[in-house]
Amino acid sequence: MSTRRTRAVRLTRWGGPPMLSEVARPTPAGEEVVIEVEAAGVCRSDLHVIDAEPGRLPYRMPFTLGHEVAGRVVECGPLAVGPAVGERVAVHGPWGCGSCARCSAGAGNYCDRRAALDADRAGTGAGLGRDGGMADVMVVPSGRLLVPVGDLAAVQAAPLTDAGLTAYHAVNTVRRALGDDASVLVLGVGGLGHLAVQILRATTAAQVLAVDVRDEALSLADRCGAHFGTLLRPDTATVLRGRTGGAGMTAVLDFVGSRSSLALAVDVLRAGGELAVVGSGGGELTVRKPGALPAGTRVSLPFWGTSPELEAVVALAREGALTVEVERFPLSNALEAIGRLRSGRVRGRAVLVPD
Ligand code: FEH
Ligand code: ZN
Ligand code: ZN
Repeated sequence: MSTRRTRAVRLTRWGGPPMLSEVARPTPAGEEVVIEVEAAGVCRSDLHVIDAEPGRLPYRMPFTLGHEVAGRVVECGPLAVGPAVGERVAVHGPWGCGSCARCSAGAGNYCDRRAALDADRAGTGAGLGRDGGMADVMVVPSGRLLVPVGDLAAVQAAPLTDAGLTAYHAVNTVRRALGDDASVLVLGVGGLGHLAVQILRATTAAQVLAVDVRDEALSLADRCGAHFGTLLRPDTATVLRGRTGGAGMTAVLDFVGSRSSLALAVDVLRAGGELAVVGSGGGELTVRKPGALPAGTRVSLPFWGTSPELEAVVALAREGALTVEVERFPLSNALEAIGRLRSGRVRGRAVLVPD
């Protein structure tokens, strides 16, 4: 095992700043697996954790941030299963109880015991109350949470574990509606939306339309294969309906979740359509009959994704169907990366790499 320093970006108190600190090198016990981190993405949810008021999140202090991680297995506990030492892996970040029906199926994102785990402040997963991967090394509770990535670059693999997986799960949530005549609107073409465009193009025959408030996001949508993109304006609903012969959108993936994005979604949905609200932009939706939502609308709130879906996302990336726009930062500049994300000055996904 390398003698590389063991640094970690730690939260030590609510409302306090994250700190890059020296930490003891972990030793795996039981089923645990230690990985040397090769890349760790920085997510808007990290900002929500950093900014949380005391008591708002069921996490114990201190812990290491980072829930979007890829690396190499360097040590396994005596009961470890899964990838062996030396294998490069992506970490499935939503850690549940590990034994309920959902966790046993790889769906720790929907663990049946989440409420009990929160009551014990056991943490939601890597970097979410449990030590995560904004670090040189990281302990994963079980090899079942690791997905082999082969020769896929770590700076591509890490963002797939959260941004890519969340986008893929959102598409899967509405997939049943996506027949050959389908039109899907991707609302918000940022770290998740640009991957959703690629996933839709790679795995469906749907017409993919994109809306954002930034010209550069529409250019990114175009590069990712969107059939049409337009800025959010007062007439956007009319423009979008015009692209569907008036029928409207079979599905809307809202990666913003704001008042204006949800309002647009309601205005463009086809009867019997699907609305997946992924972004947590503070918007609200009234579900009432009769009401603004068209008859037959199904609304979902997809969260992160499952381990089998992570395997599928990694496979798409390895066959060249999925590429993440990445901006690299050395681990020693983690706080700068967090600051740049906070001020909206990151192109694509910010990813920390060891230095
Ligand atoms: C993680 C933890 C809590 C809320 C949201 C998230 C997402 O970043 C996971 O995709
Ligand atoms: Zn995240
Ligand atoms: Zn569980």
